[in-house]
Amino acid sequence: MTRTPLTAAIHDLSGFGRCSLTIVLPVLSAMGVQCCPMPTACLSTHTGGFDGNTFLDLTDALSGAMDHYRRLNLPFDAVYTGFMGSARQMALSADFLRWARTGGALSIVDPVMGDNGRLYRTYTPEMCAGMAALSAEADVIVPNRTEAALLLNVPYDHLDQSEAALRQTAEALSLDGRRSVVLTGVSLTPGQTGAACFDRDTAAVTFVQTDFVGRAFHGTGDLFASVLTGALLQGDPLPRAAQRAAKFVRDCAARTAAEDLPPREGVDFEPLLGRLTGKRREP
Ligand code: PXL
Repeated sequence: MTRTPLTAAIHDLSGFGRCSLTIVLPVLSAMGVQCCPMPTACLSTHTGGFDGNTFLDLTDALSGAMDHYRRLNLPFDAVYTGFMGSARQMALSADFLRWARTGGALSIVDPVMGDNGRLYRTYTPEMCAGMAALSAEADVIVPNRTEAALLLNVPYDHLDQSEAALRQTAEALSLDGRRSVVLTGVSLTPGQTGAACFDRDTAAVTFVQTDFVGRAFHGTGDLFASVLTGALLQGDPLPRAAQRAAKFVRDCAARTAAEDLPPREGVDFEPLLGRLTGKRREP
């Protein structure tokens, strides 16, 4: 029998609004991956669309958990990081990635910093620099176009959506081909959305596109990166993993749009989780 893969998930825990660990945990479990949550902060809701959310920074607890797991020498197959509560957490996570890599773990960094050309309100320039340094340690990064502009240090408006420009952006983010890139929020034609993928194993850029359901919902980036992580751990090559992630997000968004739910409550993915179960890992 194949061993169940084990992933460290370094993200915040936001109680209401479907993002981060409230997505990562159920998705990875459904995909047959054991998830070890390492919360960066505890919030009542995410910071996009709800006023007055609580925010408990967990940097010290995170540092203690990392020390504990290193002492236990836990055999992580992957480390998957997302929203961070402080710049120090990014440095700690970079150290943790380096340690896990010595045991063969794959590192997936979702450089969560902003969307639609704007930073999330808890992010500072120091944190953006820390996120770029953490991303430099990753095997795979999953930025949206706002985060890509921040990582490349170019204005958001300068990121062109032509196929040639997107190809160039994905390649530029790969650090000379050392890391794979899945650039999300990419639309090659009106009415479509998806990703541009640079696969460091083949040095090829491929595109995945699905129809855009007409409305954007909170947490779709977290849902996409979680399915991508699960698929990579099931043995899928990067383009196939991105294809599965795009399809699942599209189906969940279509359902949510049909229900006319408020965008800040995230995508109604729970009823569709069963679609992620059942695939066996490659031998
Ligand atoms: O989905 C990204 C995200 C994650 N975690 C928190 C957030 C956001 C985006 O607003 O606020 C707490």
